[in-house]
Amino acid sequence: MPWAAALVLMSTAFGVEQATPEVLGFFPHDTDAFTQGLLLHNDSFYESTGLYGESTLRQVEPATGVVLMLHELSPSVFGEGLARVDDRLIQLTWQENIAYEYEIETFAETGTFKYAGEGWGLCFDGERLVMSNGSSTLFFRDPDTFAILGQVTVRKDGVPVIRLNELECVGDLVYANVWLTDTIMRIEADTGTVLTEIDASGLLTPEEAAQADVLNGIAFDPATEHFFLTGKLWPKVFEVRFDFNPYGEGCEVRWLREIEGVTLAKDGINGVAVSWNEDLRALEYHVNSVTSIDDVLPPGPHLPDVPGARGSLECFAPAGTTTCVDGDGQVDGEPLLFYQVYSACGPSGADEGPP
Ligand SMILES: [Ca+2]
Repeated sequence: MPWAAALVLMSTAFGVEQATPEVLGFFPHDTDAFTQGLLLHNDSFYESTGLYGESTLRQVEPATGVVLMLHELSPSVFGEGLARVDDRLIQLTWQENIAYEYEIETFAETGTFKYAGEGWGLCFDGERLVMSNGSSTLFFRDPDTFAILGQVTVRKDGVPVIRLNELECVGDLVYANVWLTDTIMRIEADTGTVLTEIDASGLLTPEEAAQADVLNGIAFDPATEHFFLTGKLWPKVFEVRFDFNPYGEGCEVRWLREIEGVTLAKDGINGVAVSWNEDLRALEYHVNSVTSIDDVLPPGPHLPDVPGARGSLECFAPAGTTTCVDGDGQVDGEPLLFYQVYSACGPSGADEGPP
C-alpha cells in the first residue's frame, strides 16, 4: 500500500502537533454520571449530565466526588454542555432547543434561551460563549442574549473536524473532545485551526473502560494550569498537564480567576484586604471597577511564584472610588472580586480590565 503509506508519512511530516496528557492523579467520579459538561470554579466541579430522566446539574467536591448540590432536569430534556458566565451557569440540552440559566450559588433557574439545532458543548471565553452542535462548526454567542455573534469551521490540516463535543475555553483557545474518540483538539478559536491533536486514550484501564462510555469532560484550572479529564460513566476524573502552553504559545491568560476579598478599614483609611491559599501566579490584580491597578497597588508581581504559596495583601482605594468602604473594620456589603490578570494575547499586548 505505497499510496496509503505515503499519506501516513505526509500527515506525520506536515500534520498538527501531537500531544499526550501527563497524568498527575485522579479523583473519584460518579459512574452514574453521563457527563456532558465539566468546569472548575472556586474549588468545585460543576457538571452537567445527560440521558432522558437522568439529566442533572451538579456541584461536586473534587477530592471526594461528593455531590454538594444537585438539580434534576425535567425527564423530557437531555442535559448537554455547561458554561459559567460570572455568577451564572448555562446548560444546554441536546435536541430540546433550550438552554437553562441558573444562579451558580443556588442553582435557582433564572432564565432560558431558545436556539436552533442540537446542543452539544459549551464554554465561555470571558467575552463570548462558544457552542458545539456535533458538526465541525463552533458558534459564538452573546452570553446575555444567546444571539449568534459568529461561527468558525474547525479544521485540522485543512480538513473539517466533525463531532466536536464537550468544550473548554482557555484564553483564546478552545479545547474540544471529538465524540466517539479519545481525541481532544486544541483549537485557535478565531480561525478554527487545530493547533494540537491530543491523544487522551489509555486513561482508563481496559476493565474500567469496559464499564464506561466515551471521554467527554474537560475542565481547566488557571491556578495550576492543569486540566481535568473525565467521561460518561467514568469512575475517575484525571488531573493532567501538557507540555504546551494552555493559552497558546506566546499568549497568557487575561483575567480569569476571581478571588473574593473583604472590605475593611485600617486606621481610618479606606482599604481592602485579600488572602489566598492556592498557588496563584498572578502578575497583578484589578479590584472591581478600578481599572488601573497602579492606582491601588504598586506595579509588579505581588505574589511569590511558588506553588502552594499562602499569604495576603492589602490595598487602599484611590480617592473617589467606592471599592473600599470606610468604617469600623467590619465586612461591609458585597465581597470584592479580585481578578487575576495577565497580559492579553495578541499583538497589542495590552492588559484588559475586569468585566
Ligand atoms: Ca468544559
